Amino acid sequence: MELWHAWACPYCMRVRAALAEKGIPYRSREIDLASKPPDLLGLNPKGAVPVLVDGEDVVVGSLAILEHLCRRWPYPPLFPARPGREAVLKAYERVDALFAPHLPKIARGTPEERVQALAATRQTMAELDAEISDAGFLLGELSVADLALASFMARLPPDWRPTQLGFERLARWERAVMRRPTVREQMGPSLAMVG
Ligand SMILES: N[C@@H](CCC(=O)N[C@@H](CS)C(=O)NCC(=O)O)C(=O)O
Repeated sequence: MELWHAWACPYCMRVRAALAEKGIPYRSREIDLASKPPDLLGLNPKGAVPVLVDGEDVVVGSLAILEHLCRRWPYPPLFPARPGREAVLKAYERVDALFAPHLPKIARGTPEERVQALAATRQTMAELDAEISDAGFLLGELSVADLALASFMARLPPDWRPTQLGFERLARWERAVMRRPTVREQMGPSLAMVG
């Protein structure tokens, strides 16, 4: 099995973390997004990563890959039976909808766009902080929704992380997720610095 990915891509981070959680061996095909190899374009003409090649199956996109992995390797579950697949999917898609529009602007936007995107992200974190449970993870047990949220947190500037912004419940969630070496190792040095 091969995973085509870029190290700093949040969609790739969550897939790598899922592979590590499940202990699935794979060949890493790390790419530079600025210079995409023709072999990748052969698998996905849009050139986006992550792409998983599992035998005859070519699976494109983080959610499709996570679902594929969880079908083939159910344990440990990342779509836990409680609260159930639909609730996990809903939380995963919500996390994407909340953060995905802002992250590229924080990374590459004009100074004005960056300020707006950071303000929107802060607002989103305040919402999550108010509703997050005491259980540790978003839905009680670790799920792909936690991996998605962690991958976006990993892309925030260090002084914009939940701990630094004083979001106590979200900071506790972040510590619970980052305690897992599987996640910490796949989501880069900035997230690994969380205490
Ligand atoms: N919805 C997709 C998004 C994947 C995505 O946007 N990947 C980015 C890297 S973070 C990419 O490959 N972009 C293509 C490019 O930069 O040309 C997923 O969940 O996998």
